Amino acid sequence: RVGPTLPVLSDIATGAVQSPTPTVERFVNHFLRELNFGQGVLLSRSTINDQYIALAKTVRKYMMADWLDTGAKRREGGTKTVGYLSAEYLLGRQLSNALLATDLQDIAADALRECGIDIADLRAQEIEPGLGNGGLGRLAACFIDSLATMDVPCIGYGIRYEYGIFRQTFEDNRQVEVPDSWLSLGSPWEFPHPERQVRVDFGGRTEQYTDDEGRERSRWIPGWNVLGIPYHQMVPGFRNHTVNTLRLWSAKATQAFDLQIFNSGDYAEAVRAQTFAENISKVLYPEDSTPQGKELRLQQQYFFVACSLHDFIENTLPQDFDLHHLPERIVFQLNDTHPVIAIPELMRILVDIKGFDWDDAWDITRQCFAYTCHTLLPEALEVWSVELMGKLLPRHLEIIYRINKNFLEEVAEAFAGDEMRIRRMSIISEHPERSVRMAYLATIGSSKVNGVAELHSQLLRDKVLPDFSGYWPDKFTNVTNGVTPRRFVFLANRKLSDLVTDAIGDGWVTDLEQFKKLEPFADDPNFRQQFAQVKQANKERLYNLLKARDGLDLPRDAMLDVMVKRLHEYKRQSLKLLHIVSMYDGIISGRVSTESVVPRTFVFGAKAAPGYHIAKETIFLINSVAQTINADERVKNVMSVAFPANYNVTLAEKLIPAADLSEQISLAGKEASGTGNMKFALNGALTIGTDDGANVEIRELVGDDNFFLFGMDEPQVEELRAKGYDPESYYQSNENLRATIDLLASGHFTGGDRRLAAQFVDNLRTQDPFMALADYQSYLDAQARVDEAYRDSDAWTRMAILNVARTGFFSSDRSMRDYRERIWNV
Ligand code: GPU
Repeated sequence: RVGPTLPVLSDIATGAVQSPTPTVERFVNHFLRELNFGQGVLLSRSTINDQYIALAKTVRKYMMADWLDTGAKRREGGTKTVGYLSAEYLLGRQLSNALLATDLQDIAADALRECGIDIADLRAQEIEPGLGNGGLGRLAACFIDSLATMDVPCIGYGIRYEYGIFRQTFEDNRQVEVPDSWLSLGSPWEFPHPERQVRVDFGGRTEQYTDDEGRERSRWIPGWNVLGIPYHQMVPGFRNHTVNTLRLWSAKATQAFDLQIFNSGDYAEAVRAQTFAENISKVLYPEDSTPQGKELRLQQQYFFVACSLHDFIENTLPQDFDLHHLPERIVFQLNDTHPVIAIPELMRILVDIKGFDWDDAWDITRQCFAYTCHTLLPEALEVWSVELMGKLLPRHLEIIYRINKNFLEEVAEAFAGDEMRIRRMSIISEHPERSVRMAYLATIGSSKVNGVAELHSQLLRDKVLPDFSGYWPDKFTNVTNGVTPRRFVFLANRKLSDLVTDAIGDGWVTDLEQFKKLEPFADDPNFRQQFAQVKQANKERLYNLLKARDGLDLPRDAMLDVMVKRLHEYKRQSLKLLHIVSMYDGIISGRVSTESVVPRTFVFGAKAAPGYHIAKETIFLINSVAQTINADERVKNVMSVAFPANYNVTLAEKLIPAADLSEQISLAGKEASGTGNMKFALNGALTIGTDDGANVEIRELVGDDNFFLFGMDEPQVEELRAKGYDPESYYQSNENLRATIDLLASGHFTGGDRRLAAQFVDNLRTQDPFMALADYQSYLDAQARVDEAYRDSDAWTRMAILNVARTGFFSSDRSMRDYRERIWNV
């Protein structure tokens, strides 16, 4: 099936792939060849899209030899691989990243100029693959970038959604979701391999039988199946000739799609059956941190996990590999609970298919998995009803029951039949319906469990999984998140990169702790001036983009205050909105003069899950406030609010380098880590933030003087909650807060219609589940300190430089080192 066995080198055609030193001339040649013989068009007749595709295919050719070599090296080396299992990869645009990794940026730009093309137009043509919701998906993308750059063997496994995260538009200030057809203009970065299809079974029933050796066994008689087609993408390391693989699975109907209900023999029904199968990889679920227990979602999870395990065991390991040694060759990292069904799936493969004893299989399985938890919100912990699991994956449910039974016997023995504890620790919960707690299954079936920032890992141990961390203290560890400096500094902030490289050399790109060497430059007035100029240039670039993209006219010289992340109550965009309305109210009521305020531009970027009602109301109100404020002559030149639609990775790359102030204002104890916070600090924005997630570590590193802390800490939140939280009391006792909320409620921002703000206001006054009102005064006080600091622009710049210099820790390369040392042993 795989072709003749040849020595590796003769596998590769000489000259054709392993290109000699790239030159502009050769690049032009390759590009035109792709255009003429790939796209089938003449340069003079080609569209921008033709040119973009031809360019992408040219660049990928330059990575091809390295990709083949890396694959061959991995197969020969017999080393341990990281199988990163993630339902989401929020990759961002690929072209710029590939040009950067291969160091072809200048050559490509020159070559295209010779063809009369501006490469910027082609970069802009790419639709980013939005195969993720937010932080979790972007983290996976950063991690695979770092692993390639560090030459760690890794296969990223996931789903090739036909539609990624929706495109957000606004109509009458309300969010409207448009399908994201990212594949519609072609997808030059992926390599489909239909011949490597994998069959995945679903449904049916199990059957008990006695095997040849007289052992009682169970077998799965599935009800229907689909095919998984792998699509491969290159994951290039930064200029190190390593190219790893991202393998995304697409669902296809089997030829004889034997689902009984569809088996009516009529053609229209047969086509419907196809659609049914192919639905599995059709669309990314747009809920971030609040999974819905939808059947299709469980199908997606099992689908990609079954394909991936099969792929690794049957196609990646050498033939006849003794699976007793599996843990020496693979560690599957579970990116949250989404792929946790992999644990019973590996048990099924070992026990049912390979004939292993249960105990041997269990011993192997636990060594092969490690689990990362990304939340503390109880509503974000996935559970699947036993009924659904039994219907879709009856054999897996049996396996889960047996895992649970064995585990609870162990607990009963260790704790002398402590009934309450046994019930608490059971994988199966009984209320509100019998269901499978996936985080428990993950914890029991993994060798390590980690949180994503120090505070989060601590709370995970103490609050979410206390029984488990007490039972297995060594299983629990922390790996603080990180972000890739290639995309989020080098690519996104070319001007800062050049300035930094002039000062300290370019070693920082793969060793971000070298940013420390910038510290003395904070006291160099000349460097400060250049740093400030970079920031200003990034702002100009952003404002030009927002003008062209959204028709927004923003002043050039105001402080740029940015809050970009998914719209979620716990993240508290509402608190940011209260600050804006308070500032506005202060001015229009005459309490504050326009001369005395520090001019600010507020930018939001946020998508709300389509079914998340209060989040969508918040978007509506932010847009309404923006519209009113931007049109009000009384605050002209001192306040503007921008909410560009469709915040995504591409926009982040423009917004973050331009920001002065980074808003990280979640209620303490709710944001597991945050990664936007790291991107901003690394690009020289100062943070106003709570003691939450990785903010805690950012503040520790940059120092209290270079960070605007406000709000309750996690113990204080707990204390207030225990005492009984009453948001109305804050409304009653704080005059400014009352005026602000009253103004919001008055209809001032909603064309006089009070009803349109009522839900938002009532929610704050009566529920306020994330205590925005309790932190309001502290937040406004911190904002006043921000204003004060910003008035001294040179001192501000000094603080910004120190933020850059001291946050090199947050490189995802460091995260990957931590995973290697604490979790993977690769
Ligand atoms: N996160 Br659970 C998501 O983006 N989606 C999820 O479904 C869950 C968590 C985020 C956390 O909210 C954020 O704090 C963290 O930085 C990020 O995962 C990566 O760990």
